[in-house]
Amino acid sequence: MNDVYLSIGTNMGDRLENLQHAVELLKNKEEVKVVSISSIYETAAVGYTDQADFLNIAVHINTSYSSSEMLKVCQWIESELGRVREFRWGPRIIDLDILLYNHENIETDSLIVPHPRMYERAFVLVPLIEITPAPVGKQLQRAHDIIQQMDCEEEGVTLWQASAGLKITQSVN
Ligand code: A4P
Ligand code: MG
Repeated sequence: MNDVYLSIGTNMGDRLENLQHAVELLKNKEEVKVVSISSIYETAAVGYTDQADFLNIAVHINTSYSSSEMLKVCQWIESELGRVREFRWGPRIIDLDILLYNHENIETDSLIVPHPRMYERAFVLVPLIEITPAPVGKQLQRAHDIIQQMDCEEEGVTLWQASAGLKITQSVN
């Protein structure tokens, strides 16, 4: 089993429903076991800032998927939710990024892990460290060290709904 952390973000439509739908699609995959889901954070847009606030979460999963298969599943969920790519860093119904895949460093044309911008982003790190209270390995330790130095309020990250808010029942197929 591979140990994987995902970041999920949304800033269009019914944001809570988008998160719930994405997590439900993940849970419905036999190859994926959802280990934990962070609280939901409301976050000011980073990159292209003239857009609505996001809701962001981090999700810890165990999966038998390879990293490239996992990327395809993330992209499949994005298209199931009707994501249309207009421009980079623009508004989106849903975005699923692979933050960490085991302790691997991956660099292919379509996948870079650890996610290349994760250590600069409070909207990624705050939910991630919430679900990794005792960091295992250098990559998570780095995330914990960086967040100590960040002023999360100044970075525009606030708790929106505590973790129990995103308990999603497994659908029976
Ligand atoms: N790709 C490479 N590595 C990865 C990875 N580790 N996980 C490739 C997922 N995808 C990865 O992504 C572009 C390409 O990245 C994919 O084809 C994939 O092969 P995309 O999702 O199509 O486009 P994007 O998300 O607009 O681009 P990018 O560069 O992934 O954006 P970011 O860096 O993820 O930023 N502000 C707040 N507050 N909250 C957010 O969630 N998100 C972004 C997106 C910007 N600002 C935000 C948020
Ligand atoms: Mg993305």
